[in-house]
Amino acid sequence: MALLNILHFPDPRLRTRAAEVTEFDEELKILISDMLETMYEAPGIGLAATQVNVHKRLLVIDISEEKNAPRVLINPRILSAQGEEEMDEGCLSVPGYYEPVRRAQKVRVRAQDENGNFFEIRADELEAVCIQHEMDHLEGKLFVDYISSLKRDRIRKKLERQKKQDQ
Ligand code: K1U
Ligand code: ZN
Repeated sequence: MALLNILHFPDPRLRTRAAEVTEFDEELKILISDMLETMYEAPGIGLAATQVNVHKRLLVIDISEEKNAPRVLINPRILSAQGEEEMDEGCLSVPGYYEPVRRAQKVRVRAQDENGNFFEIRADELEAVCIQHEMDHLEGKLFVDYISSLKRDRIRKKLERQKKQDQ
């Protein structure tokens, strides 16, 4: 198992659109295991492959208190969405910032598991928000794209300054 490096906004690699997963091999299983370890260590409730500079359509989430209910979604597709709700969102790629984002309240998603088998889930509230947030990453989209350009620019400048100080 290995901890992976998480890219930070405004790294342009976060804007890459991920490609479909076609090989369900040992390499993919190692990546999933490393992503789960990285998410738990961060700590976070989700992680998309894009955030660790792997441009494949793969995400992991675990919204449980006990951190014992991981879900792995490969090539996820939203089949239907219902309602709307606004929730404060954070992002491991935008550390230290939380902003309200409006998203669908319930989603039905079809995805593949680590062996390539298709399955469907229904998610609501935080799980639904987290899945939509991680699926945005696979499109190269970040939650800061939903806020004003003024706020986004402020966050960008602060994170750029912080990166320079850390170097
Ligand atoms: O995509 C990511 O960077 C993960 C992100 C997911 C997310 C959080 C909140 C709303 C939507 C999506 C995070 O996990 S940020 C960290 C966080 O929210 C958290 C960390 C520890 C305990 C509980 C929450
Ligand atoms: Zn994120």
